[in-house]
Amino acid sequence: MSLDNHPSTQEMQATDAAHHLHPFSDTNALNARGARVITKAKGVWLTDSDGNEFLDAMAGLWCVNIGYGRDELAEAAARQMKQLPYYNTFFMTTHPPVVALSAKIAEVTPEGMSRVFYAGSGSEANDTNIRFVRHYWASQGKPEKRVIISRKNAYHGSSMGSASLGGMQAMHAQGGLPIADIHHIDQPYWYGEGGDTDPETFGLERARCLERAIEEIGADKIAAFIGEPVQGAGGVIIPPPSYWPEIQRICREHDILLIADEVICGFGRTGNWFGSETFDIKPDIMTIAKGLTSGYLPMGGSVIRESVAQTFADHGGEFSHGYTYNGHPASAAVSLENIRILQEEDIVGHVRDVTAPHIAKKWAEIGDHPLVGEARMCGMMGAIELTPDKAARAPFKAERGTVGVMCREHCQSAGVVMRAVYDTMVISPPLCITTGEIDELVARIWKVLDQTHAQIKAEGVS
Ligand code: PXG
Repeated sequence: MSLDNHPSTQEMQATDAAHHLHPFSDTNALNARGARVITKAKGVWLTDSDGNEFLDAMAGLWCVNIGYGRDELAEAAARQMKQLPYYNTFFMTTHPPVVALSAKIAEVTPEGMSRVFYAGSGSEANDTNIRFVRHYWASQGKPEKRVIISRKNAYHGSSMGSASLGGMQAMHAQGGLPIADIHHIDQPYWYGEGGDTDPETFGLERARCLERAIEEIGADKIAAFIGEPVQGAGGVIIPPPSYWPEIQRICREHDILLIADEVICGFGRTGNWFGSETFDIKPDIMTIAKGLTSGYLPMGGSVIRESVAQTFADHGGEFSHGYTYNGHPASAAVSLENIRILQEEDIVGHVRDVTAPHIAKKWAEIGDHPLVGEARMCGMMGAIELTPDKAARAPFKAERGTVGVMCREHCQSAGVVMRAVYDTMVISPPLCITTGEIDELVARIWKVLDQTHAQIKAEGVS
């Protein structure tokens, strides 16, 4: 059967509306309009059920790093499924793909990061991290060292634990979050919160929020600090260069474990293999997912520094924690193939040396658009701040997110997928994007910005 042989768009939308509950969606609003049905994809291009093509500047959900349509990954999954579709890694067993992948992850991650605890997603991996760091200290006679410090507007997942780590107010407002002993400090968001302070000073100030929290709570009560090297879902918030070195210093000084959530930043997104390299972070734990398999199959994990993992092994006894799909054989085989492609085609080096500098130049020009307060880019993830007043970096008087949604609607007709984080437009295209495709992307974004600008003028939105 050809995969193109599907029911009509309307039929699929009706069935979807009747039976499918979507994540992060207002069900009635979605169903009134009908979901967009994506049927196939190749490289950076998506096709919907009506044959429209979109340049996917979000790489799915920040994950399809090598791009769509790589048969090698499909074949790796099929081979593994025929050989051994499933076996667990509990109770003293392992299997070839997970053995090979663990060694490969140790090879590509920064020096000293050597052991992997697998999960099915980034959320699960961050839940593992909560239990891991608390048990790490408890098993060394410090059970009261259990608070985890995170940031407001961070995103670490949607499970009870990981959403508690995250700093999204809308998420905390539903379902009784956060869980106990998670503390949130201010984020290093210079554009939105820096006022007249220069970025460098602001970065130091925001890092020192961690020091203040430690003084208040007590280092003897704090297990870990967690942060995304660049906040993704929060709006591609690139911290000033002063921020991470200071966070690192404070964590070291107070014997607090540092968790770098690399779920978006990992596997080339920032122009190095990991965001920790871009920002010179030496984490104790790295959360990975998304680009680990380029999204072809689900998989996540916690990569743990050798010394931390060994201390845990020496003191912790049995870790009473695990998921049925830890190190799933098919996901592991796909991940290995994904990493082989990233390495052999030097995709990360190509981003660093060719496409990231190219898009950075084009992006700086977007910063001159009258609707744009700032256009920032780190490797292959970027943001455009929409504003009615460039000089003041002012928000719109209209309800937050109104103009972002308008802009996203224009994206749809221009054939480009960008995500709106309130009035901040973000991109994270597949890392295989060519310089020609970047030019096409930027041309479409200019058109979208012009249309949005014209619409807000016509409708008197300020
Ligand atoms: N950490 C980070 C930094 C993430 O960005 C997760 C953890 C959770 O991973 P899983 O695999 O459990 O989803 C994420 C996920 C968005 C969006 O709209 C972002 C994510 C997920 C869904 C939507 O920007 N990031």
